[in-house]
Amino acid sequence: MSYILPALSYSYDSLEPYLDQQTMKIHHLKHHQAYINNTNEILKNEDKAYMNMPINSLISQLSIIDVKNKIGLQNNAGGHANHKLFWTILKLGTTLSGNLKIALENNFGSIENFKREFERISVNHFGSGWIWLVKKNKKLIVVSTSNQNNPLMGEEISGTSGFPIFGLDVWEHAYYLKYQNNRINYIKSFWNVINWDKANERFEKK
Ligand code: MN3
Repeated sequence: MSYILPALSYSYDSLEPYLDQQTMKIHHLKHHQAYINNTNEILKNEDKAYMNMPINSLISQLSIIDVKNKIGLQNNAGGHANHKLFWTILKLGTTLSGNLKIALENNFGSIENFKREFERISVNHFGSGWIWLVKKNKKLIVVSTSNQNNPLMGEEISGTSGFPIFGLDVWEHAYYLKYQNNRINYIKSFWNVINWDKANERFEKK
């Protein structure tokens, strides 16, 4: 069994005007698909067991498994895992509530402080990568990772660890068509399309 592109539960234009249709379409059909194709290709030369693993299990074990092309898997299996999560945490018009809201207020002082911290780390992240809200030792922290690294890969590989509640893709392919060099405008627009219901669900299950 090889990995396949998960269908979106919404149309490419449903996050307009914050995430434009053209970007969403290319991002899903071309970029995400490429990470999947590359992962499948790499795994043809590895132990068959890895191809049947849920993608999050694969990336969680990356630092300890014996594979020939670890960097290739880090980049591409990471790319698949990150985008698979990303699509599910996007939705227009949800409201932050429940235990996640309380936990964010407790950890950051206020929701405004949390957003400011998330934006600060996003803008200061150099080059391609992801910005994450992570649950770690019952606390919430904001971290960034380079390239397609994911906190599930652990400290040794990603420089961080913990359970990602949600992540924001800050590769230029995620925003350049609409926002060009204005990464901050893209990041601020993210607050309009984050699926807080899904985020709260992920927070509560971990
Ligand atoms: Mn991307």
